[in-house]
Amino acid sequence: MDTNANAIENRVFYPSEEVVKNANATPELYEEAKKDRLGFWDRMAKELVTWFEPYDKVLDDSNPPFYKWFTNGKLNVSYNCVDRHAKSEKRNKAAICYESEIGKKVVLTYGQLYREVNMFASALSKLGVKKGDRVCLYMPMIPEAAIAMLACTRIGAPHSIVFGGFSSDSLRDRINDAKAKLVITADGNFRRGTPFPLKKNADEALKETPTVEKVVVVKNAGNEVEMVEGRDVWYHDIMATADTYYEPEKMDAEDMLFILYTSGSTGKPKGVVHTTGGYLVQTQATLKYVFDLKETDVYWCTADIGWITGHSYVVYAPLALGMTTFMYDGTIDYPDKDRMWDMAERWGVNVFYTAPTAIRTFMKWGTEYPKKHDLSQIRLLGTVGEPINPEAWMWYYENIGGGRCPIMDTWWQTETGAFMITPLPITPLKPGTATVPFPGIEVDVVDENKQPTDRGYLVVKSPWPSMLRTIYGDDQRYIDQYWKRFGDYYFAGDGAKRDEMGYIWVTGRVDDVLNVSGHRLGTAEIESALVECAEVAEAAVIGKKHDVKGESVCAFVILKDGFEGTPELVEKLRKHVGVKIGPIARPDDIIFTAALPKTRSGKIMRRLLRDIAEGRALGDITTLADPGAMQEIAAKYAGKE
Ligand code: 6R9
Repeated sequence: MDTNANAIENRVFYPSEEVVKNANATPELYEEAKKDRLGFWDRMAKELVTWFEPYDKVLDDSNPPFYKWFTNGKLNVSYNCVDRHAKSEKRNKAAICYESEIGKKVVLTYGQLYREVNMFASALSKLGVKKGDRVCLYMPMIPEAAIAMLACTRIGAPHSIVFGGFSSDSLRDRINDAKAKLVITADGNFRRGTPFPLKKNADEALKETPTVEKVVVVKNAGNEVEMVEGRDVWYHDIMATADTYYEPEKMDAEDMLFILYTSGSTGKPKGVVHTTGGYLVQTQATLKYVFDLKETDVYWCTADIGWITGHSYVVYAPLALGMTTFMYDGTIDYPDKDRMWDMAERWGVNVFYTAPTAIRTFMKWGTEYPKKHDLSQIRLLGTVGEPINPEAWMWYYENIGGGRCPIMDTWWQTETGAFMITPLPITPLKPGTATVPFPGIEVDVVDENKQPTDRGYLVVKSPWPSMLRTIYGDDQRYIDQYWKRFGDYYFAGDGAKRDEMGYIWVTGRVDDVLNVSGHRLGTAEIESALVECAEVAEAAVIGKKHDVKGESVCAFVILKDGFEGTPELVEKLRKHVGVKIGPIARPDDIIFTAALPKTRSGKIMRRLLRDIAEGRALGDITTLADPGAMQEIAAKYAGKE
């Protein structure tokens, strides 16, 4: 076939001497954590966090699965993210660099950010927000979003961020579940050059949210909005009369920091609860040692703040470490397909973190776009969100990393709060695996009976500092969802393999595992095989009910520009999957399509593809990035049958 993916997967990429010499991490970290796991986290907590009052215990595991970390320690997240830097030699260092789609640029130093955060905390407090009140953010990727997050943490009011692309129904449900008292939004933001009416969507949701008393609106896109008398206030108006200092609340390590709803597969959205101390320790420790940030770096994580990656690795960890974090609000191909590389060059980005789905999109567009720009200042790359297929890894490595940058494939979840399985820059890499657990993290691959195996379920064997503490308002669901299956092991919901080097290969959600004639197949494995073919840009595989086999393999395939979905190509793809994984994995159906249904965080919604393949009516598609794509696929499939 076109490429030999097995050869790529088994290839080991050793870190250069230069990388090893300069890395924040050393092999001793693993040894230290192995000898004394809690001692390691104790050291991290002492080195990375400024505590108002010391904790008395690293881990309280007396009431599993309700674990507590750094008990009775007192701290404030905004103090750690701004005050301590603003009062140091970092005062005039860039904290946040920002560019909007239409080219507006902002740089906020730590000194400036300190002032803004204090003022907004003061303004929120004057609007009646107190410690413990929930505040909902429905905002674009603008500096005010980070300021709002930090202002909430200063008061001790947990935030619940709802991704700005979500529908008003999703927003309403999340506001009501959290019983939010105040909502922060913006007039709008630009998407492909046109303003997207955030405030209008929020107004729709706010018709049915009895707990909301006030709405703060940031003027961003300049589009017309309606301000509701007595309820809505402009951000710039309340900032004009705010005090320049607001005393940071002394929060307990186990006080709630935020709620974040996961894109639930079925039922009510799950409000994942994170707390203050452990979260701040593990997000910083992982960013410091995995992404190897240095004082002079510009670091860019492309995630939206509406997702956990945006919380932990755009805002909290980089700012707590006193680094420079870059934010972009806009589409990745506006005005052209080199927008990301253009910004990376202009802002001098050194460390770049994105998702495989974006990398495959860049791949599809071709190498001429990154080639237009000087990316030689990039030192390290990262990926997150789904298993990365070795082809995409290689493309990223060669075309963005210039063959010199290690790629940190970080496995973690909304629930884990921070990286769990990830290489360090000193780790030999293999394309497609997140390699080994971070120091102080204990994971395993087990079978149905909780016995270690080389192919099975991914579990976390012991509590970790940034773990979720519960599902908001539903302790039972927390127990049922994560702790029922394997008792004292946390069940991540992912399947995994372990190779001869002990590296862990996450194969995808277990609910995405197919059972074809009694053989277990990961959707990600088949997709990876398909995208190895030169013609294929992206693929999504689902299991379709089958009378004899139980399930049959059904693949939805996007071709690269210039290729056609001929019957010959169908045969070629089927054959390749057969060769790569085994005849059992050969798709019965291959449907060529121009788009795939994805959540706005870029995850393929296989449930919807299954509905199409099995001839069911399309259910709720409001959380899709592009609902129109569904209609198109459905029509195409109907035409085929
Ligand atoms: C951070 C984030 C979590 C799920 C997770 C897994 C998949 C994330 C991955 C990965 C393989 C990686 N996932 N990173 N799979 N390799 N490096 O994405 O959180 O949105 O909660 O998704 O994403 O299936 O269980 P979240």
